[in-house]
Amino acid sequence: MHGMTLTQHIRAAQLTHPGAKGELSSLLTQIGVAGKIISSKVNMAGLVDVLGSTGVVNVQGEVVQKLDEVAEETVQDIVGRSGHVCALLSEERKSVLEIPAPYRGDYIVAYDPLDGSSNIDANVSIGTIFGIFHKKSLDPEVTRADWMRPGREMVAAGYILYGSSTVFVYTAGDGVHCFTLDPGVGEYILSMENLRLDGRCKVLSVNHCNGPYWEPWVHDFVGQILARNDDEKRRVSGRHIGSLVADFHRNLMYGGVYLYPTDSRQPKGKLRLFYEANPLAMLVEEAGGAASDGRQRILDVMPDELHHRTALIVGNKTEVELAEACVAKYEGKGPAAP
Ligand code: AHM
Ligand code: MG
Repeated sequence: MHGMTLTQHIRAAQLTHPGAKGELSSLLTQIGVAGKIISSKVNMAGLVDVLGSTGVVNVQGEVVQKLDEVAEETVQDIVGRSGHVCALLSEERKSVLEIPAPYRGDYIVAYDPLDGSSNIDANVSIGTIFGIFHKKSLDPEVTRADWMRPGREMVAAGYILYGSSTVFVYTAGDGVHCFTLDPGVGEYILSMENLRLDGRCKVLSVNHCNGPYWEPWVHDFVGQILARNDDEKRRVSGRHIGSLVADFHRNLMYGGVYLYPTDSRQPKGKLRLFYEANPLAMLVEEAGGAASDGRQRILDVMPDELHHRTALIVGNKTEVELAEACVAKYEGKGPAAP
């Protein structure tokens, strides 16, 4: 028998929610379509003129790669015209993009169209990350209150990873499910259902070269993880791609913790709450893990701007809690870290 398709899976989940109109299901499917288009462009990157930079610097102060632009346009075209969204929040756009009639729907999608774009030219895994809110106000316009909300109010989140194969991973609050794109038929087929992250932490992912800029708690935390390795056994290994979405996916598969703390160069953190931290936080919690900024749960962080940046520690619960204990120790607030 052939495996279950993404559309079938989403539809089956929808049937467990009496009263659901199928809008969210259809939106998730359209995000999958955008992912297929981006995937095919990524695969062709060396053959057509999409490698390299556009020469433009975006709202984040980062150089826009040509594929960043392709991915942004694809999400706008496919998801923006799906008929299910009233606003798009993108890492690549300065402001909220309101969707006009007749395409307007009830959802708001926040996304990083192509995470890890500094890796594009080296053929390293990159991905699209998304989080979905239901419009809050009854106001016909999209108001600030509709999107300036903590991540715990998201109804679904996920990513499409363009790696050795293309995978679509999502949660709509009923577990985390992974689908692999079969390029021969152009369908995502279920490869793993109800992913769990409650085993042992085997991987530490951090950019060690930021060490000189770290706060003391980070050295303490990393030191405690490294101290698990002794003459007898290497229990933890270091893996850091520099594509958050790929680092996250690997850690979800094997068990691990990823961190990008605030540091003296980036006192507010590097990663963005809406497009990176929140969606991965929803996924990891659904899988039994945790995500924190060191002081609070990522999903409880109240944003103060569209491009709100945050520290992120995400992965196995025990390790995220250890990081929080290290932060508290150096702030003199809580008990000493074990
Ligand atoms: P991007 O969205 O522009 O790609 O930036 C986010 C990326 C993450 O994917 C990655 O983990 C991090 O930035 C790497 O940053 P650094 O090169 O400072 O280690
Ligand atoms: Mg990113």
